[in-house]
Amino acid sequence: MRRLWIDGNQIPGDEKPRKAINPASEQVIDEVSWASVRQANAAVEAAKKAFPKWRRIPANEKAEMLHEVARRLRQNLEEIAEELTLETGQTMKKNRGYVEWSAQCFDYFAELGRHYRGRVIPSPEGSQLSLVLKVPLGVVAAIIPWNYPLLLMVWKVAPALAAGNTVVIKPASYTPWVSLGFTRLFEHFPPGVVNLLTGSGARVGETLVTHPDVRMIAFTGSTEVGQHIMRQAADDMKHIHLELGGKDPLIVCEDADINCAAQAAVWAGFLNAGQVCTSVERVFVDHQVYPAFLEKVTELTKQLVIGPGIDPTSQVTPMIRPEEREKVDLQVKQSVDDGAEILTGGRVPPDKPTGFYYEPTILTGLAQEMEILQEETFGPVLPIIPVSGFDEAMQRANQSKYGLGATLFTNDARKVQRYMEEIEAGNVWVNDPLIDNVAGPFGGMKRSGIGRELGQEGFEEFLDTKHVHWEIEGGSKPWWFSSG
Ligand code: TAP
Repeated sequence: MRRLWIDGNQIPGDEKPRKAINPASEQVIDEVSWASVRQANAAVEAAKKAFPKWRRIPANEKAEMLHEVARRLRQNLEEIAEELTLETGQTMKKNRGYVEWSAQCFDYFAELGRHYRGRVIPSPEGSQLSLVLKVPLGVVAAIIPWNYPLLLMVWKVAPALAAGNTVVIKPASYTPWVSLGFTRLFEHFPPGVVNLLTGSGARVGETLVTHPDVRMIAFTGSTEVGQHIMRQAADDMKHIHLELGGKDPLIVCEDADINCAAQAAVWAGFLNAGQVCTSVERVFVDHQVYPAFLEKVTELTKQLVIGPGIDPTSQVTPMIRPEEREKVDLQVKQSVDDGAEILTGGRVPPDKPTGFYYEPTILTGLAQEMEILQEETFGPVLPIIPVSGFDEAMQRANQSKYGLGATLFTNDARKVQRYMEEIEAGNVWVNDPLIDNVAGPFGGMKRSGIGRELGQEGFEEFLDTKHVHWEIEGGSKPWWFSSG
């Protein structure tokens, strides 16, 4: 049984152990320790105690420890990828890539931490030095969702540590086993710098969010929980960083390569069974190419291989839990009741009674007010909507409370120019959805979140700013009160 990691020690949880489930086979992988509120408080206490020493460790030594995490990720790549596949259901191929990408992220922030401490600006006084000093915040709570338990942990923990903070990590309840295994990446850090505990979001998560000694909450998850966290963080004016839900549009213009756009839509809609925050969930297609696009997308979708992530031929893997699948199915059924048409999918695959699979689904005949075009689906469903042209596509793409990602397929630079300026999304792709870059920011607008992960921006989130005015020559100033 995997245990909690608090103050450099592996300890059993106070609460009854939980079972870790493989979504492809529905089998129990193992039991895992489950933390109590008392243990959440103990983890914060350990992180608080470790902070003064950790912040003073020279940047080059911190960088070495972060590079060591990258080395451990690469050394254990195959094993970690396999564990991710077991508990998240995703393909081995993608998971190998995520482990390598996570290693790159630690390498990147190791170096950024060594090279950045603020700036010096000219002072209005000749004898003074003006420093913009960047300092760590203190204890950071990193709260992680189940869809990318490694990557989304790394996006928070690597910059937080590089900036000189200590962390308490709270993984999602659907992926506790693989997450507790990440302890092996951090065993070379001083005790208390990294703490990792599984437990209930409503109890352990909430304890971290409301703890007065936690100075920042770095959260990825649903908009609903993000809003709740934001309200709770207000009392102590904690720093918050929220990566939330999305309803990403993909726009296909009449001048685009239709086959390529169809392949991209299928990829970005059904990767990880649509359980990606930046999954394409609305496709707006120029009416001139709509019939050809629809035919191609449907043909490609019908050819997809549904199966477990451990099988190298699988393309569409299971959803995480039957409850999540049920929510998606209800949304699809509701849209059909409201007049939508299913071109393919819309059901549990008849040949897959075991495992939480859902057929990749293409929907048409949709009205703007339908829930399926308004609320996040987080499953393998691709609604396709014809539009009169680029203007309507842009207008409807922005008609959403979310603003996480968006993709445009076109060969017209004028359309790209307008789109990149006016689309309401933090991640803006042209002719290639879902590409990321550790060195550039990732995040959302509107109800998709606040703040950015990755890149220089993602590092700054974990730093506070001081403006230091340092009079070097000394002596009284003519504008002070003239006494004495
Ligand atoms: P949530 O239910 O919001 O859970 C996310 C994390 O928050 C989990 O660790 C959860 O713990 C914890 N939590 C729940 N209630 C809490 C509370 N009151 N206080 C503190 N923590 C609490 O999301 P999810 O179902 O795991 O993930 C799916 C959602 O995440 C989708 O909406 C998706 O769009 C979004 N997401 C966004 C992104 C980006 S980058 N924007 C990336 C991935 C996913 P438990 O698991 O124990 O409940």
